[in-house]
Amino acid sequence: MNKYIPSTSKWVADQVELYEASGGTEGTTLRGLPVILVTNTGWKTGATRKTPLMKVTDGNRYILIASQGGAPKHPLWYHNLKADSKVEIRDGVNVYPMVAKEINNTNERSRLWKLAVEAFPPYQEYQNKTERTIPVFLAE
Ligand code: F42
Repeated sequence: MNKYIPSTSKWVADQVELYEASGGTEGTTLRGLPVILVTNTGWKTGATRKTPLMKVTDGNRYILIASQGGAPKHPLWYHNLKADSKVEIRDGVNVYPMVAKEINNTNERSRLWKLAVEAFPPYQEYQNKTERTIPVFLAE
């Protein structure tokens, strides 16, 4: 695997470290709700990147929401996943190799978005405060 470069955001890097060092038994929540870890490749650096996201599922698939708290721009990991869809998803103690595709079909996107807001209601506030349409990925 390529060199791992931690997030420049300290609270994010700290959560990744705790999550992985504990084998997926600690650091697995945000605001009391479950978090997954997505390992992906940086499209410019080729480095290994690790991104904690809220856990949202559709059966045995994972829904990834590029909300970044409703910021005006997509998070950088959005571009990484568009360039290379291969990811590894850690959900607690379980790790799965998966492929993450952005869902642009309107009906399918709104179905998945609804599941996301049910799992983590703040996603709707994030969408309300930004002009961009928050991207939705499905990993399977
Ligand atoms: N973010 C979400 O968007 N959705 C969530 O559901 C979510 C949940 C969540 C739960 C816990 C937690 O700790 C964090 C959570 N976050 C969530 C925040 C998420 O983990 C990311 O930190 C956030 O979305 C911002 O993503 P980012 O990729 O912009 O990360 C920044 C802070 C970062 O780490 N940047 C690095 C840097 O050096 O600036 C990496 C940059 C990178 O990927 N570089 C690419 C490369 O090639 O290596 C090039 C990218 C380019 O286009 O330039």
